[in-house]
Amino acid sequence: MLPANTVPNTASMEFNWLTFNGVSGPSITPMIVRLGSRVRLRIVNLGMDHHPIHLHGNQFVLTGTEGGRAPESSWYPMNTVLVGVAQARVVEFDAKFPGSWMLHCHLPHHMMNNMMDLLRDRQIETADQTDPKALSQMQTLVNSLHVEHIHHAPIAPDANSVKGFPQDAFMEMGMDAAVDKPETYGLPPNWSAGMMGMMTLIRVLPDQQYEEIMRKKESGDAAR
Ligand SMILES: [Cu+2]
Repeated sequence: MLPANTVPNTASMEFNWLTFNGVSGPSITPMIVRLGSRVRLRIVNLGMDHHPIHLHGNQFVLTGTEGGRAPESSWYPMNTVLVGVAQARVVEFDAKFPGSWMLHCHLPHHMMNNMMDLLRDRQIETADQTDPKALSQMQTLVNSLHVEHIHHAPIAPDANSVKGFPQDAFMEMGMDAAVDKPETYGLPPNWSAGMMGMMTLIRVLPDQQYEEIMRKKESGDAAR
């Protein structure tokens, strides 16, 4: 947190990087799901922090814990499941909605480094280079962090010409090529700039796209 602030800047670059399966986004391999299938996620917390794991675009039910399968009578819809230290949580959902949906920890502190600003409509889309929307989001962020500035502090029109701007707000650097794999095939250019930290994607794909990625996995083809 910045000095004299009580709210973490969830878009800032932060020292700690939290992981799924030992790696941070965008290196975490997206999960590929065929549209219409039933999905089961087993999330095990072997770390030292609790993590409320949140899935976009879908509701799931909690079907099990580290103690085993839960009776169906106990299932109820949710989209965030708290996975405490040493706990396991099994959730299931019907993949009815096509899209590349984010799966991430929802603790503000743990959302650091994930560059949420760049996401639109809760799906990964093209993360433009410092576009007007991103600038206005940064302005909102600045306003929220400096409560004495209740007016809308303007950002100079040439701010983007300042070397390193806007550090501590969002990152413009995608790493698509570095994390290229069959499971990332078809994501929009620079998708990786919006996928940092403890987050990944569940990609619910229609038959043709699903099978294309499966073919690439089997053949060992380059993703692009
Ligand atoms: Cu967390």
